[in-house]
Amino acid sequence: MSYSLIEPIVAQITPPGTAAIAVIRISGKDCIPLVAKHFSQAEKLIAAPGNTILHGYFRDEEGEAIDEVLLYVFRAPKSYTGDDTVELSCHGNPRLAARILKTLLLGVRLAKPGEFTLRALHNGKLDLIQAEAVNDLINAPTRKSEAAALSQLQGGLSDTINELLEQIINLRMRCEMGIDFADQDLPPIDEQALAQDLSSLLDRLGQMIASAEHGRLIREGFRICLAGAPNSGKSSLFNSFLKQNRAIVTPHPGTTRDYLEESISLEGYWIILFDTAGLRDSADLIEQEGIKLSKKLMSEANLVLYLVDASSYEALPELDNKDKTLIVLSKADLVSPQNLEELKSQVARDVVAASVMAEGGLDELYATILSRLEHNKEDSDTPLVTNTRHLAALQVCAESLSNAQAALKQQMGFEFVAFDLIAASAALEEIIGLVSPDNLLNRIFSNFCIGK
Ligand SMILES: Nc1nc2c(ncn2[C@@H]2O[C@H](COP(=O)(O)OP(=O)(O)OP(=O)(O)O)[C@@H](O)[C@H]2O)c(=O)[nH]1
Ligand SMILES: [Mg+2]
Repeated sequence: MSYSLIEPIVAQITPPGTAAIAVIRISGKDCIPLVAKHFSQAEKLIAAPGNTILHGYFRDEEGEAIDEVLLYVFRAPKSYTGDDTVELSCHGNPRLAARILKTLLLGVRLAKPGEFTLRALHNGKLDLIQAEAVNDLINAPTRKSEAAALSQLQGGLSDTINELLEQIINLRMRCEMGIDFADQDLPPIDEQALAQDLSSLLDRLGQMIASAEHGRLIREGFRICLAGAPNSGKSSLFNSFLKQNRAIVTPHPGTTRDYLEESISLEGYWIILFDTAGLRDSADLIEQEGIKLSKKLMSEANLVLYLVDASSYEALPELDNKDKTLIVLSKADLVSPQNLEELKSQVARDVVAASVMAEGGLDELYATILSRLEHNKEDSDTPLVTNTRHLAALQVCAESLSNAQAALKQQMGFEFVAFDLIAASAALEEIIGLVSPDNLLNRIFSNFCIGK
C-alpha cells in the first residue's frame, strides 16, 4: 500500500445505518471546488474562509437535489488532516449518504483505513503516538483507557519522549566533542557528569517501563479467572460481578463445564472475567476437557480468584501460580464471623471472605482486586505507556543507554559511547514516528476504521 499525500480522499465518517445525521469527509488538494460542483451555493463555498458552516443542497451529476446539507469548511493548515477539508452532514438515511458518497466518488477516491490520520501525521498535525492515541480513544472500552488515550493525544507522552530525546542528543554532542577535538586545546570532557546524566536518564526510562505494566492492563484489560472446586460458588460470583444471571447456577457440583467470558468495568478498569469448570478428578470426558481449559485460563490470567466454600472448608489444595492467586472464602454468610476469622488464619495467606447472598458481601473482594490493579501504578508525573510497540522501543533505548554506560565505564572511547547513544535516540525516534518505515505505518493504520 503506497500513499499519495495530495490527492483528495473521501469517506463517510459516521457509522453505517439510520441515524439523525450522517457525515462525509473529503480532504486533500482542491477538494473544495470538487464539492462546489454539486453544491447549490457553489460560489459561496469557493469563497468561504476556514471554520465556516454553509447551508444548501447537494446535487447529483444530473443536477437533481439529493438532500439538504450542512458543509463545515476547513482551510489548510487548520483542519484535522492539515489539508483543505469539507465535512458534509446530511440526513442520516443510509441511502441518501450512499448517493452523496457515490456522486463524490466520481471525482475522488475512497479513503483507506486511517488515511485521514496518516495525512495529519505527514502534515505534522500529530506525531505517531498521537495518531495511535486517536485509534485508542475511539476503541477505549472503559474510563481509565479513555483517560490514558486522551492524555497521549494531548501530547503527554510525546513531550516526555521529546525531552528524553533532547537529553540523549545533548550527551552525544558532548561525546562527539571528545572525539573530534581530542587533539585540540579544549577543556576535557567531564566524564563524571556524563556518567551521572546517563544514569539519571536510565532511571527515568526505568520508571516509564515500569508504568507500562499498568498501562498494558488499562489498554488490554485485566484478566480475572474464577477457579476452585465444583460447587464453590464461582458461577454465582461471576453473575454477581456482571449483575445479571449469565451463568447457570445449581446446587449440583459440576454444573459449569465450558468456560464463560465476559467484560465488565470496575471503577473504570476494564476487567475480562472468566467462569470456569470446577476442578476435581473426574472420569467424565466432557468434564475433563473443561478442567483442562480451567487450568489454561488460570495460567493465562492476571489474577486467579480461587474459591473455597467457607461452609465446608477442610484444607487448601496445592496451588500453582501462587503469586497471582487470591483465596476467596465463599459463602461467608453460612459461617459465623468468628469461624470466618479462624478459617482466615488457617489459610495463612492472601485471603478475603465473600458472599453473594449478604448485603455488601463483595465489598472486601472488590477493594482487594482494585488494590491489585493499582499495585503497579506509577505517580502521575510519569506518563503512562500503554502500547506494546512503545514499550518495546523504550526497552531498546534503555538497553542502548546501559551499553553506553558500560562503554564509558570501561573507557572504551567516546566513539563507542556515541554509537550506543545513536541507537538509543533512534529507538525513541521510532516511537514518535520521526523514522518510520512504510511497513510500520501500514501496520498501524490498517487497524483504523475507514473515515478516521
Ligand atoms: N449461601 C450461599 N450460597 C451460595 C453462595 N454462592 C453460591 N452459593 C450456592 O452454592 C451452589 C453452587 O453455586 P455455583 O455458583 O453454581 O457454584 P460453582 O462453583 O459455579 O459450581 P460448578 O459450576 O459446579 O463448579 C448454589 O446452590 C448457589 O446458590 C453464597 O455466597 N452464599
Ligand atoms: Mg459454575
